[in-house]
Amino acid sequence: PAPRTVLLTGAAGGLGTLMRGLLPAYGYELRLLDARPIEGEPDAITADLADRDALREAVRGVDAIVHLAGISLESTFDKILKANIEGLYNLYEAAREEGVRRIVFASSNHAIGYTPRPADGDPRVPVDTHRRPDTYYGLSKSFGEDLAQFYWDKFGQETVSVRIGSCFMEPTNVRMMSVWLSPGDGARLFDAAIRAEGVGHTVVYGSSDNTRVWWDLSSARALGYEPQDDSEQFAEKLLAEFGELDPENPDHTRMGGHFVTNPPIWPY
Ligand code: NAI
Ligand code: 15L
Repeated sequence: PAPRTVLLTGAAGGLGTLMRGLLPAYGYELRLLDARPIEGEPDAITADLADRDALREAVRGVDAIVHLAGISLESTFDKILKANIEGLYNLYEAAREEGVRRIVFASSNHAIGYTPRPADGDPRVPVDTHRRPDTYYGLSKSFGEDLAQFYWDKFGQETVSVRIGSCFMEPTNVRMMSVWLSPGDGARLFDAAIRAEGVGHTVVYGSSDNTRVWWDLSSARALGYEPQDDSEQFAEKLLAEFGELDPENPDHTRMGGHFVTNPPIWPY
């Protein structure tokens, strides 16, 4: 039977809020979880990824998990260890114990952030490129992809690791035109990642069909993802404001952009 009930972790966050709005149209019944309470969602589970009992209860009976919870920016190694590394392990253990077969893991482009930005005409970066995290945050996502592979090889636990670019309403700088994932395409991609059969552990890039895309989207398309959006609609405005990417500027020469040089810090 097609998956119906989905646990959405990190449901209070930016992406979680967008997906809470969009995924029900694909026929899913969402169970929500976050460390923070969610306004207007009295049934949401308020639990930290450190709470193994709460996770076990939260995953019980769902068909799939879309795992967005965690620290989404740079922080200290100790905080990242707790939320993104131990927290991820706790979630996978809960899923394994409760027999939830499919996890969609919100990895990040920052797992490969030190990779040089492809120049015009260079081939698109494949998913099997050597990982080069640009932050402790990116390092935790790199670990997450390894953990997902291990749980597939060892326990047959399936994951689609989505190396998300920038999923926001609009791109706000020139780099984001290459890595933008429109919210609508984000929902299409998560839906494909939940539904596709026989994924084992599959790594995909999460971006729209951007004219300036840096990444090879073929593994995402193989899941059935058909992106509909292109950031080029914002090019005129953004280029007038910022100009083209500067090959001398270290913020522009690596795919991770300013995470390489001056990452935004998680505020809590
Ligand atoms: P966000 O910071 O807005 O949301 C993350 C949510 O996780 C927050 O609501 C927070 O309360 C919750 N959380 C943090 N630690 C937790 C813990 N220990 N236990 C339970 N909940 C916890 O981040 P955003 O932008 O919504 O991103 C969601 C996920 O997608 C993150 O894993 C992020 O790394 C990943 N991602 C997002 C991108 C984007 O463009 N928004 C790009 C690449 C990756
Ligand atoms: C990420 O991994 C962050 O979670 C998100 O807030 C954005 O900064 C995104 O990468 C990006 O690269 O733009």
